[in-house]
Amino acid sequence: MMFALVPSFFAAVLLLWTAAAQAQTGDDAQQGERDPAVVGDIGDVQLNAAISAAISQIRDGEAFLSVLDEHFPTATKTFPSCEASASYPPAAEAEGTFAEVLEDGVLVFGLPANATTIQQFNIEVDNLIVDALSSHYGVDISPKFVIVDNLADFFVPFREAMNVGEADVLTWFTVTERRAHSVDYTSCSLVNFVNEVGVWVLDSSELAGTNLTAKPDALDGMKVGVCDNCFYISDFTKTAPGVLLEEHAVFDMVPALKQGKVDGVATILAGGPGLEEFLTTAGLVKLEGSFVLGNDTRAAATRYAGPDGAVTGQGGL
Ligand SMILES: *[C@@H]1O[C@H](CO)[C@@H](O)[C@H](O)[C@H]1NC(C)=O
Ligand SMILES: *[C@@H]1O[C@H](CO)[C@@H](O)[C@H](O)[C@H]1NC(C)=O
Ligand SMILES: CC(=O)N[C@H]1CO[C@H](CO)[C@@H](O)[C@@H]1O
Repeated sequence: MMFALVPSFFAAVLLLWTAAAQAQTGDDAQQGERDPAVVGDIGDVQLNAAISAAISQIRDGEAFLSVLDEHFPTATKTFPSCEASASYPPAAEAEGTFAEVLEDGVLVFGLPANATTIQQFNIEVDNLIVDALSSHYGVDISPKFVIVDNLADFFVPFREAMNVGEADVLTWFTVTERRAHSVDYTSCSLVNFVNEVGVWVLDSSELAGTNLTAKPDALDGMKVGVCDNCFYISDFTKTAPGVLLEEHAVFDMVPALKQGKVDGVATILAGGPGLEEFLTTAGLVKLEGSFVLGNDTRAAATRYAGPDGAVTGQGGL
């Protein structure tokens, strides 16, 4: 399969656009209220169902499991069942986005910036997904990858990239209730693991010898930097209520640590935002142990087509 990496020249525009859209709508549209950011239609619901069916077909296979093992060795190999959303919609009924994918033979996947592991994992898995779609529908579908600059805000630029038609699907985001108000997460899940948060400090810090597993309250009253608007913040707060979390853009976490604005920086150990920088910056040391949060389930997300499943029928296609 061929693919192209398209540089995100639209990222700056997208960020401005995003700020405006966010101010207008908020990211937390109330259930039952139509979110003005919603632009999906039945074709997006069909696309979600088709991708979901492809995922249920590949995720027990050797090819997928070896990609999973390589990039997310701590992930479980058992997935929540998803029969309800795992059947291919008939090509004859294809509309909107789904009809275009079948006609043009191109499916556009949005990938995050500065996240090599996640990019590699997704490129490999997305190739398996389009192969399954191609063979089911008897057409040649190629994946196209678009990198979206999500360094300032982790999630919203992706919702907007889908809403403006720059990407059709995301296959790497963690499912959260809040996100499920603005993208369609009804697909079968792809990755499932227990989230653990690790903490890094300067090697000169007196905290450097701390073992978080042995002493989970060692950071109580300390300031710890986490990525801006990150999905695991509320779980982290529940697990370690004494830690003072301070939100920073991903690229600003290490500088904040070096400038002494925070005592430590934290992220999800399985490829979380900022991880690569923490591992490669000299002078940082990871504390022994971790904070164990809860399950992290990742599924494919497409354009949102209705606040309460009224449009989607929740996988009933
Ligand atoms: C950290 O603490 C845990 C729990 O007490 C212990 O099992 C583990 O061996 C410790 N790690 C180190 C490197 O001492
Ligand atoms: C996490 O996921 C696994 C596998 O699906 C499941 O067995 C377990 O009960 C889940 N744990 C929690 C806390 O939800
Ligand atoms: C190291 C690296 O990949 N840096 C990139 C991080 O993302 C920004 C914005 O997309 C790129 O400009 C950098 O090259």
